Amino acid sequence: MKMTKRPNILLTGTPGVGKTTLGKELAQRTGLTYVNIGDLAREGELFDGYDEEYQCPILDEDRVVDELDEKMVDGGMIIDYHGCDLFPERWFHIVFVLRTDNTQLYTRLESRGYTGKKLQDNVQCEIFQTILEEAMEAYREEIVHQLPSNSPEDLEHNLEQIAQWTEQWMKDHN
Ligand code: DAT
Repeated sequence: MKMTKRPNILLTGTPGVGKTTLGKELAQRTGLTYVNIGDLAREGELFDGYDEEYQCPILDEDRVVDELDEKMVDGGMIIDYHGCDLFPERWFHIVFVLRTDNTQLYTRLESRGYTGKKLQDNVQCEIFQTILEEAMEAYREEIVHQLPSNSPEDLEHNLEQIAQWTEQWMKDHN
């Protein structure tokens, strides 16, 4: 039996830029499977130690990769994480780095309950384009795309674009 080939999509960017919102809706629209790496790690307790400075558990990257590899080889996955250089390059057919204006990101993270250093560091991460640079180093530049994520209109446009890209990819590969 031959399976329909489906692409793997990485949604990355600073916390608060809208990866989860986009990823879940995209999964509904395309039928691809959405995976939030934070949730996956919590469910499987895929942690290795605790970061005292940021007061959060440290991801066990090797176990996360092992846990997902089989599914990624099959294809049709949407992965959501605020980092991107822990995954094997071969996993992804396209990488989207979501971007949000600093003031708006600040407001979003504040209403998420972030304060002090955690809030400052995350907004700075966006200002310095840290995740974009990480993505450019970890993946071929041709597959890395920035997406503005400031408004409901941006969200709709991004959904539209990625759904279209997915459809075309499947036509080309099946
Ligand atoms: P992430 O998964 O990147 O941490 P999220 O999807 O949880 O981000 O979104 C953070 C907050 O921002 C949440 O309250 C929803 C809102 N949001 C997401 N995308 C948006 C957009 N395009 N326009 C306005 N608000 C958005």
